[in-house]
Amino acid sequence: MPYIGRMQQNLFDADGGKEALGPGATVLRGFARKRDVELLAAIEAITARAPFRHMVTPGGFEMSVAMTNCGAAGWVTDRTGYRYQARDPQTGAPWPAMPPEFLELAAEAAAAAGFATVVPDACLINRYEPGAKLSLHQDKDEADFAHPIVSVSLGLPATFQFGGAKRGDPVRKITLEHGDVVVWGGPSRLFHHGVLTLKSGEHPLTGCRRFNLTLRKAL
Ligand code: MD3
Ligand code: FE
Repeated sequence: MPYIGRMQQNLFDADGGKEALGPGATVLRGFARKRDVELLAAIEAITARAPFRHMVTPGGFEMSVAMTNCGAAGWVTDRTGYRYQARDPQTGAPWPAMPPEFLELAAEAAAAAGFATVVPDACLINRYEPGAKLSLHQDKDEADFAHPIVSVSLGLPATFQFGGAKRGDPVRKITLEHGDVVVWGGPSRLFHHGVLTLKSGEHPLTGCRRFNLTLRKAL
């Protein structure tokens, strides 16, 4: 049988199923697709008050991925380091509130992946344009690694790299497409990961962009 690709296979079935990626890491294919329009509208409302910006790493490099946050705490980086903070450094205002749609999606995804309900208090919103990438890293600025992170991909597809506990561990590549949700808990919670340079393309809802939400319990 010829390979026709996931998009075509699941044209009439938005929920493309569940795949185990690693210990405690589950991909829920297409899980957020039926809510794509409302999720993108929520991102739009957040970024009207907390615009996307290219933050600077402690090493002095400007990140190619543009970022903003919503929730009680937001992830930031500058020359002094990485941290979560209650206010947007650019405006001095608290980050926009976490939309109820984000909380609902996080709860449903965590349950579908077999985790107890997560109540995220931080959502980092990443925007990739062609050429943007995220180097291999660990997410370890949160207070308690027992809570899983829920990630939601919207717009153009990206190649995601997923390694192991050590930086030099072998890396697997998977494509994350519009509507895919991944729940990262258990040992995978501290695994290295990154996103390869975004390729140009056109998505009907986001144009030449990819968005990624990471719902976290940071505090
Ligand atoms: C694996 N974002 O914001 S989402 C990040 O597509 C981040 O923008 C990527 O890595 C993106 O920190 C990847 C998938 C992801 C998110 C959190 C993880 C994978 C993870 C935490 C632990 C292990
Ligand atoms: Fe990460």
